[in-house]
Amino acid sequence: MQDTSFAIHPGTKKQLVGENLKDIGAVTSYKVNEGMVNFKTENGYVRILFHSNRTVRVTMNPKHEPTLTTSFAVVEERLRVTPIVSDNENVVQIKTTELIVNVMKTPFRLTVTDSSGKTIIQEINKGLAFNENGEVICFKKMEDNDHFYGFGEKTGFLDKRGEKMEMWNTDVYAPHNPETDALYQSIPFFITLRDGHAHGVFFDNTGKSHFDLKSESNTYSFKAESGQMDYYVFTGPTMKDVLGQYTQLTGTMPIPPKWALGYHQSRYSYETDEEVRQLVNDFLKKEIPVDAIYLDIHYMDGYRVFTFDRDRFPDPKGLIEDLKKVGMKIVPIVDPGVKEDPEYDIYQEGVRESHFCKYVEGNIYFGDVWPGNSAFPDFTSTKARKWWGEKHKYYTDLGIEGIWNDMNEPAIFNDTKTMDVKVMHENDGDPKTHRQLHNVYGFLMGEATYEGMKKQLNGKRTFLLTRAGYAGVQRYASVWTGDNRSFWEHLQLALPMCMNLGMSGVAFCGPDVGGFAHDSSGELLVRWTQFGTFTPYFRNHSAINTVRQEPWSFGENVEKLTKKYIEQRYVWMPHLYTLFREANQTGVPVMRPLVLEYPTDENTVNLSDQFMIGDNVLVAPIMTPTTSHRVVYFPEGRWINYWTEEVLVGNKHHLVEAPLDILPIFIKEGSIIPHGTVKQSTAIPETELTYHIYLGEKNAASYRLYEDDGTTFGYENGATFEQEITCERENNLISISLKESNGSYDPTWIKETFVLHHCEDDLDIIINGEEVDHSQKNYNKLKKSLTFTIDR
Ligand code: MIG
Repeated sequence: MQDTSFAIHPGTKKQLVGENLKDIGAVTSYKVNEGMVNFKTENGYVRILFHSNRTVRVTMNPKHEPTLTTSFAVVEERLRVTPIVSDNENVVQIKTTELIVNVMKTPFRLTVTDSSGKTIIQEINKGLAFNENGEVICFKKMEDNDHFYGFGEKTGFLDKRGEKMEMWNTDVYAPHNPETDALYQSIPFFITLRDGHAHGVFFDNTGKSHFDLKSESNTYSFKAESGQMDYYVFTGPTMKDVLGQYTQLTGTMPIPPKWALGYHQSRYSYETDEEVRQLVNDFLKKEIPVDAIYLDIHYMDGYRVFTFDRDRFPDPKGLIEDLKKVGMKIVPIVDPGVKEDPEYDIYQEGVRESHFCKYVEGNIYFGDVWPGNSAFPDFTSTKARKWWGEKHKYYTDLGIEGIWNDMNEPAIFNDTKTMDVKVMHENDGDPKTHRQLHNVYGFLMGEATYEGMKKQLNGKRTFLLTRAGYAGVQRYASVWTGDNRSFWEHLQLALPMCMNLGMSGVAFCGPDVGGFAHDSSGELLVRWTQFGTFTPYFRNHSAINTVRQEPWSFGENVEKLTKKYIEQRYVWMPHLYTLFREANQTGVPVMRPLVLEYPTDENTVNLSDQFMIGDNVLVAPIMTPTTSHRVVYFPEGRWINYWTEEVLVGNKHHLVEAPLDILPIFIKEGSIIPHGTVKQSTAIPETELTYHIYLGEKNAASYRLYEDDGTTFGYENGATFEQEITCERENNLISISLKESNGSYDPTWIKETFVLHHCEDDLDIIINGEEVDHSQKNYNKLKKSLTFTIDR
């Protein structure tokens, strides 16, 4: 009766904020030990330590000294920081060069300030507390002008101020709407923006947790149902710094194989060898670029993972080989549930070698999923992860290089939607219940899969797509946002969701393009594909029993327009790849909310319907039907319409035109953007690189291009190529200089083209000191652009 008025029956249990909470109380004593300060308070224990000069960790346990157990998320070693501790009766001060922690003693209240004295976090009326059910909570002051970003995969707008959020990995088939809270991913991390400065908090708890930025106007809180209070404060001071500090702690994304950045085509399911071959032929015949085809659950023999159904796919190896010849990869789905079938080797081995999740009494936990009654690997055990990883040899032997992990929340067909929380995970000898470790199950499946594939592939990069995850998931996988629907509202929803995933360390993410459930339409597919061109992960996927959603499914015009934008993905590849490298190095995402680049511009703080690619490209998709115009906000500076070359002055809203064939894209004046060429797939080497130079009224622009072989880990050992291009203007003279770094990778293109936008036809051009001959220059009067090409 939850969808009738009964749901709001006045007799339902009341839930008061802070009910039955016990404050941690006054400090009774403290000790300094190896750079840590251990407080004993009236009602518990608090330990403060510095992970680095800029990152402080606070742990609280009501019963005993907090344990510093190994975290699943944290990979960075703690630096030896020796803070200076001083005491002035009421306050204990703990100080490093970058931050100051003041602990008021009666009662225990904590304030963190940066070295300039600016307050980062502050506890006033309430601080650390707990209750007898084992809940731990902490409260912090919320300033009037605080804005909040991150929190992983959430519905709603960009700024999470005024929201309450729950972290509990959940398979939500329907609906995804503003009141849908817990989804597949739990990333208990956020960034606070306050007056243009930023700090971050990571609450490292793998059980169910809650964030409340709503109940009180000047206080926010976060709490967990189990485990101890354990959080890190990152001091910024910019949002990019916070992302750097957080991804240093939890790891950055490896550079994906280039094929993973191409266009991907999926369907639940392409069911047979012939169907896949037909699909591939359609792409080839229609010359629509594509890099990967997905095999959903129908490829398996009775949904047994690590098998192929030999009636539907008589020769998987041959199929994969043939696809590889035309530059395409196969990505099969792998779920965690292993069919209970004593004659099935994976099940047999899992039972005999004790890899499955069990109750404390020793009996295996079984849950109902696709294959029927199934057992679930206990990924908290290193031994089980290794076993699972090695099983992927089955796929790599067939020539497979990428895996798709689904249902790994874990999703189970029962009322709770997941595993019995009483299951006792082995956790390498430190057993904990599923209630305590739920949110890390999918993450650890990702670790097992990624590491296993990486090992089998012998130096080649692998690609993993995952539905569930936890903080740090970026080390192993790309994330798609699960079962959305073919609604315009879900296209709208995807923007802030992906931007906040990016602000949570997950740079490589995207929604199902076209919508998964429900029937898509041609118009929706065009608009969604336009958006997909710029989502870090770009896959068209749709559900069983819905209308077909391949680019040609809605007639010629839709085919032409989706093709145009899939091609654009390949044109923009050199720039996107450079941005993936940046994310790999700094944790700053590829797809960015405007607020990340313009944090002091009030118009950007909750701007949820447009985004940036890197720091100088603005994208404003159309997300409503029969719409040919929209309002776009432009931050300071001058912006150039990518299609029309029209100049738009910033700090202002403009009405822009966008008929069905147009995705509004704008380039900031003073930028250089590299372009590649249209090709059938990334398997075809780039032959020509084009630098588009938008000087406008600026006198200089520069860009640093990144490239490598796109397939191996050579980039970790210097097999890289970087080219710094600068362009300067003095009256009628344009000087371009190209400088290559000394990485050992030699790129494939043999020509470099330069397009000077918005310029006169009588310019003198010097490139690396040599004058470009008049005959080499090509002037387009209509576009007012000057083009010339040199050999590389
Ligand atoms: O609940 O494998 O989110 O992408 O096609 C259905 C079938 C299970 C859910 C995934 C979806 C996938 C589907 N899976």
